[in-house]
Amino acid sequence: MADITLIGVPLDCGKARQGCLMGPDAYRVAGLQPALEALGHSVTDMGNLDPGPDLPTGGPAHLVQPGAVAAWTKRLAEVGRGIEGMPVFMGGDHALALGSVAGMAQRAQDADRPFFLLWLDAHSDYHTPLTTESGNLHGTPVAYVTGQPGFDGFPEVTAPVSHGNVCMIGLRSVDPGERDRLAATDAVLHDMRRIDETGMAAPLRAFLDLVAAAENPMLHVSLDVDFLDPSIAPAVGTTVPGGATFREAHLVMELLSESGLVTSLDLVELNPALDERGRTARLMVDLTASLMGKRIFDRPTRGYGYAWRG
Ligand code: 4U7
Ligand code: MN
Ligand code: MN
Ligand code: MN
Repeated sequence: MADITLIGVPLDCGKARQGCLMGPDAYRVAGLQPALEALGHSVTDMGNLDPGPDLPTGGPAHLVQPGAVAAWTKRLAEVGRGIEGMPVFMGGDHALALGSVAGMAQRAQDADRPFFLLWLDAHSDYHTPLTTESGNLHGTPVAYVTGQPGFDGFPEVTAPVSHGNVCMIGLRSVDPGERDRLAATDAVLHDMRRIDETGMAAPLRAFLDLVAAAENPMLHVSLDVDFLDPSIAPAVGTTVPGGATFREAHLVMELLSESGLVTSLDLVELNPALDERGRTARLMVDLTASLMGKRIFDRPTRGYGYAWRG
């Protein structure tokens, strides 16, 4: 059973449209803590973090609140690095991943463990302040944590994530300015076209094999609400049609759970102001429960390649 720390991150500065600051409380109202406790985990809610004053930053003038994002990045990286057990970062928009991932990668480096990143998102979030057209820094975390230049005034990335240790699933909105730079790396990229052909299981298992082959790995999962199809998850500002279905998303979580490899999690981009009677928040809670072991039947497992012997 895991020792889980829920970290409230009411960060809403990664884009112009407001609402994600209500995310942490929406997860609390939807019962995230009791759902995880019912599975036998020990869960502590450390409340909501405060980033403190903005940091002085540079970069193009159209960047949205870079000083606030930089302050959050510093705070989250410190908290993530220091946390024991499994942190769940309850966002907040995806700009929180600059700090959560940097912090967890630093914790891995401190412990001499290899670090892997699974990005579940419609978007690749591989812009830098120099390539983003929108100026929205929630579109930049993967570039930041892999050590790309252009983040003037942001904390130095002292434990950059290797592209070869990054896997993205769910892609269906990648800007030209991100695509070419990303395609030149050895990140593992699965767009929805590929998922249509293979389903979720095969590509995810291939990545989990890579993770499992490393010695004592850490795996951070960053789950953007827009990974999901808007028909099941309307509460997000950046909906893109053609996302993961209810069962595809649960299957991803179940395979991750069976792998036993996940060491930290982001829940990001939930905008409760756009939700319908709380159903997106509840779905995110259910998916987190699946990731943490919720099952219909207990199946005998052999790693994540379980065999049904019902
Ligand atoms: B999210 C976008 F232009 N690429 O840069 C941009 F399409 O965290 C979207 O994945 C970024 O939701 C989406 O603004 C960021 C856009
Ligand atoms: Mn995202
Ligand atoms: Mn997204
Ligand atoms: Mn978004």
